Amino acid sequence: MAAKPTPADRFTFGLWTIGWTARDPFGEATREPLDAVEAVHKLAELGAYGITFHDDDLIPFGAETAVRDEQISRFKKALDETGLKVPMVTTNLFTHPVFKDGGFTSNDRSVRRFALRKVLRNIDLAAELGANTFVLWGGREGAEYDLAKDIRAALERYKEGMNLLTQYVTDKGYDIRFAIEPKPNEPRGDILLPTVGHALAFIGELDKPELVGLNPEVGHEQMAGLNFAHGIAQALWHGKLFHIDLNGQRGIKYDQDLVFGHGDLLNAFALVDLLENGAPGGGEAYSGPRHFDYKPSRTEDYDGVWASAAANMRTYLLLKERAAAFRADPEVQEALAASGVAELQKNTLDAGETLADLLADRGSFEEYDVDAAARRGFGFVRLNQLAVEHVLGAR
Ligand code: 3MF
Ligand code: MG
Ligand code: MG
Repeated sequence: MAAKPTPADRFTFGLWTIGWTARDPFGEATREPLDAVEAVHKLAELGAYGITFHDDDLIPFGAETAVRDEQISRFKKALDETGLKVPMVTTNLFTHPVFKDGGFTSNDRSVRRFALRKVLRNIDLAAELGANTFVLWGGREGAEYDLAKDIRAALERYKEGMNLLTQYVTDKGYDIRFAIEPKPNEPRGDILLPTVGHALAFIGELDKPELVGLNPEVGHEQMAGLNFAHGIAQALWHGKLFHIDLNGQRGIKYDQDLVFGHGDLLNAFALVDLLENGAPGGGEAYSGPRHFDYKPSRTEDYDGVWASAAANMRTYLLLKERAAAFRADPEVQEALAASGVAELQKNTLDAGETLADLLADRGSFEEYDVDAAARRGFGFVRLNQLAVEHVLGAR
């Protein structure tokens, strides 16, 4: 049985997740709004480490300064009372109608300037609360109609916006890095920087790429039919996994935001194993917050909301336990060796061996027994079955 979550597990939740009142495109809210102070207390009781938010989750859009200050001070008081942290902050550039064609990439230049101001103001708040990561999900940065958006110009404006943000934190001396959150579609028909790969390539074009990384979300990659654990492995390989959004998704459809593990459970197992045990010499490969970006289903009342919040953490901890058991199982170790998993870590050429040496090595080509090598079975199915049995608790 998994241990109860504690702050040492670094579980964090978006205020907008447990606070979602469950309004969807076809129906009204099914829950009353949740006060941010109550959210902080409840998450702390459940054993979370922190809470994250969009500016508008905490402070209503366009609120007077006095209202804004009062709301921030109530929130800070709750943080002090509970010890809950705010490791990440983000900006809402998608709900208000002014952002209907995007924030940083709206065709309307005045909207772009307004969006930048909204983000800059929120970066000051992030710094005040001690957040080190600032997430940017550009849900409205996109289009429905191919001829309505000059995509190359939009990417230039996205880049201009990102360069201004990295300049700002540098000038201010803030210890803040940015994490771009890719998503293929919804709410726009097509969103810019739709996948981990697109975002990585974009980051390489920026003025201060070292200050910009990724916040990949399980469901977003899976909406594009992609393998999330692979995407995370590549993000880690580039040194760009700055943050992560954990949830569940069942296939290529609308963004479901289910509880972590309630979608592709085996891929969630591989993901937890990667995060917890995947460092080159073994051990934790990612040390940032384990952030849940899910939606408590519309069918749930507040008891169900808190049960679902606890479910995210419990599923993660159970998978972590299962991954440890998988790694410790001698039969798994033997199966991994038979499958050549560790052999892939060996360089293809020997140390000091040159291209000329390779070309002169008859054993690697002229005298290579291609048929014998082709007959090799890799045993991947056996290995996967062992993983399934560990996930099922059968081993
Ligand atoms: C939408 C999302 C967003 C982002 C959030 C980030 C509203 O599908 O995942 O949640 O995660 O804006 O910071
Ligand atoms: Mg999402
Ligand atoms: Mg998200």
